[in-house]
Amino acid sequence: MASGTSAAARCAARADHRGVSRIDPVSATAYIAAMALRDILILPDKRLRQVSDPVKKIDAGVRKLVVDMFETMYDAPGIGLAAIQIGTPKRVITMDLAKKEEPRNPQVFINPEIVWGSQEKAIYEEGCLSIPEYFDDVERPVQVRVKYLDLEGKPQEVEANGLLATCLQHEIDHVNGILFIDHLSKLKRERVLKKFTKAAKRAAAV
Ligand code: K1U
Ligand code: ZN
Repeated sequence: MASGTSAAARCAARADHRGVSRIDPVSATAYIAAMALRDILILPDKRLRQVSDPVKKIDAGVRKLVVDMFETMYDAPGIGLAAIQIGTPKRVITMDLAKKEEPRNPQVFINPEIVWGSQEKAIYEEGCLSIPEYFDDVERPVQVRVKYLDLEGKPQEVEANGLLATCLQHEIDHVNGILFIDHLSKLKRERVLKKFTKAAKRAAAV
């Protein structure tokens, strides 16, 4: 953790017993005044194809980015977000897979890396906040092991399956400039791209 940060900022970064970093809901209130809802980049924005840079130091700028990402993700609403989706090319992911009736479960993954993927695959219907209202089936490894840093900069590893595995792979694709439509047939991908390119042109004309 960088020196010169506030006690609230230091307390807000916590890791649970599974090593998954969370925002402490009490001390995180110190951030609320500084929160900012950011615009989500939409297909065909070229920045979505950028490969994001590793985070070298988890400083106040990175913690502010994480807070903005959560605000933007919850507002959308979405279950995951990569920093590049709000135009910041850093290898940072936020996620919350809690069900509506459950308490929030914010998770942060910095410099995430898939170190193992199962041979067994699963199909899951995915969506993307950068490709609104389009959903399609994607086949991916059913289980993955992911290394990452938590908000305190501590190395962590998680073995994920189910929705966590799907969402981690979707978000790690984002940090590498890959979109879920890249896993579809060329015909489907081109159809989606055409539809969103037309919509962007129409929006620019008004
Ligand atoms: O990265 C993103 O664009 C976020 C995306 C994550 C994701 C969804 C499904 C499969 C893999 C990855 C979304 O959050 S799309 C919205 C969504 O799935 C959702 C929104 C509200 C409630 C429940 C789901
Ligand atoms: Zn997405």
